[in-house]
Amino acid sequence: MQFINEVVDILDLLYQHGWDERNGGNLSYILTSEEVKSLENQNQIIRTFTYDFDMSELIGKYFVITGTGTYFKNMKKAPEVNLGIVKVVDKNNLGLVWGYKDGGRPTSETPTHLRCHIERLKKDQKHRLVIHCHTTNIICMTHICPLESDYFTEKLWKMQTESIVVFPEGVGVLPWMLCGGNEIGIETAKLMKEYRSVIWAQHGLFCTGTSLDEVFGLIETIEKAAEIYMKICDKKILQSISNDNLKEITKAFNIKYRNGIID
Ligand code: 2HA
Ligand code: ZN
Repeated sequence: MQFINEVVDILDLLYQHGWDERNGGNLSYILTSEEVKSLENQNQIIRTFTYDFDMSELIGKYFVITGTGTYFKNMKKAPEVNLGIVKVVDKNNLGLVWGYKDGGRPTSETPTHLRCHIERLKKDQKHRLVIHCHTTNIICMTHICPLESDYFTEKLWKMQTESIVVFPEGVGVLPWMLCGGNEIGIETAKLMKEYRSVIWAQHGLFCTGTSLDEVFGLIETIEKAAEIYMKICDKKILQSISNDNLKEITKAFNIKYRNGIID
């Protein structure tokens, strides 16, 4: 299955960048109707996974989801063990149609992922992907910066010219919260009403979008901006990108950006 190969390639790249150590990170990807048709046993449910929240809005959709406890480092060696394809069969149940060969189950962050999919699909019918990873420099910033979405957005925009082009809506920021639970999922999904990217303080990043390349590119760009920030934050700054420079970029590329930060 070509889409499985493409997912595995991205997971491997995330590992190689150092953003998904050990069992860190997770991914969920909505199959296109062509990809669903290509499944051999799309209606044969091998096992079911029950959740205590309402996923009615996703009924009938198929997802590739990384397995709980799996290592991105090992994805290439055994995709059928480390990944699963599940169908949302009713409002509380996912049905396994492929994968998790060693008895595994979807990532502990599945409720958060599904909540994010529900919100992003309301904004963009072409939305398909959620990736969570442990980007080093973004985590660093959450130790030394105020945990405010506008503050992070302004800093990241001003680190490099590309930032405002790639994430003109900015980034959402959550304070430290317990991962794997309902509360962090609800708060992340709330921010996803406005942002494609949400930072979890002292933990990492959630990014969403329409394709693997687009979401990987979003992660790379945000983390690159954070890397620049961490390299210069304690240096004497002689010049930087101004509010007027940012407005000039958005005008030249006809970009609608989040208001109220540089205006
Ligand atoms: O899957 O990254 O947030 C492991 C994690 C949990
Ligand atoms: Zn994590």
